[in-house]
Amino acid sequence: MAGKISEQQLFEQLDDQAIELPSWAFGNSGTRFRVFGSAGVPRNPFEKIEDAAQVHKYSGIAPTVALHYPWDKVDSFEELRKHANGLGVELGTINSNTFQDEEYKLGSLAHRDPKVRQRAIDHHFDCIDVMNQTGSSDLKIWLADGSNYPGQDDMRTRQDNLADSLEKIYARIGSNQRLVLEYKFFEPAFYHTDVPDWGTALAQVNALGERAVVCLDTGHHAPGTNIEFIVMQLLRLGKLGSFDFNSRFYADDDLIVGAADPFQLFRIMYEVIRGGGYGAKSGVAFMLDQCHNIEDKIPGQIRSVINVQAMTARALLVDRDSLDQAQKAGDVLAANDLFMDAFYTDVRPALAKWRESKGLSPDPVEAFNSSGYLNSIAESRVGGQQAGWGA
Ligand code: PSV
Ligand code: MN
Repeated sequence: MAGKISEQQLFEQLDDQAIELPSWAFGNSGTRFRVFGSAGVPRNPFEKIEDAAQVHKYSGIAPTVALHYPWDKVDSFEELRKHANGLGVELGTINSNTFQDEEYKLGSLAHRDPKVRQRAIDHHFDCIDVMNQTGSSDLKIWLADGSNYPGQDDMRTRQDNLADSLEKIYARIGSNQRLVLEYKFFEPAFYHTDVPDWGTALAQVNALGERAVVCLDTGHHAPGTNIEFIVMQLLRLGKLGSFDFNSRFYADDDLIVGAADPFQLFRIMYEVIRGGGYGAKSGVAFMLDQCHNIEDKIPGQIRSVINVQAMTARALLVDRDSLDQAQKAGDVLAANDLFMDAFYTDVRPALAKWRESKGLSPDPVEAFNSSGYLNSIAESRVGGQQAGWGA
């Protein structure tokens, strides 16, 4: 429990925040209608890391980069790791990919054909080999598995297949590594998805063991879902492993986190803090999972981490002692007022001060924009194939 905290205490708490960036946010992306390219987009994972390092350089809170495999396949992960370290960042979560091969048309780890399942399991073994070279501790699994039509496949058998496949992957991860299972209620499968919700993800990871946890992607819920309730419950059960942060208006929009509903982000961060999920030692990893289809990608990522930091700061300002008293007294309006008071606090001046105390610019987006980096990559990254969602 904590009362209203001082600026000094707020700053100390903010020092404990780290947000992981997705390598794929720096490549071209779009919709099934059009992918708009832009000058200077990375042509390989090394250049993606260079761009990610810019986000950390100006924000001070994004020290790691998640990779997607095989999109980020390189000849030497040792080299990629050195490259990252030289730029002041580290390699983080390895995201597996069983959603783009012909063989996975009807699924991967839950497929009815044992040969396809084995192929998908082997892919995860490859991911674990990569983790051992990159020093990554989390293997994140999101599956496109599911069906489009009622009766198309047997949901129960697929669930059993999935459990069996996950068990084999779990048996392979190291004692300092985790298996993180991400759920999504639909898409690309439109009728049923094999890991549609937190309940299914939880049941599957519970069957595996302690080092299997759940990833909550904020874009993967039906409209109106009380996401902070799920955060509370997974933390309560010790099974919240990580976040994929982004914003949605309609479906899995992958927009800038905090852009669509900053209040929801505040409520989520409040439950994170309340439930012991905040800080380096908590075991909860905070990642972005976003695409920047029409805006500049690097400032888009800087804006994103700042949005998370801002709603974290507001959530840290909730006077929890007074809130607890109001709740116990059944004072509905006072409790709600205390909560909203923190949400309505403008933390921008405090965050600017926090940045200055770290030798950073008070306005990271402006500092980045005036650094000339975008022009320099537009001029130097000529030729080759720009990275896109999928490579
Ligand atoms: C699926 O929609 C997802 O959220 C998973 O995390 C994938 O790995 C990622 O998007 C790809 O962008
Ligand atoms: Mn995700």
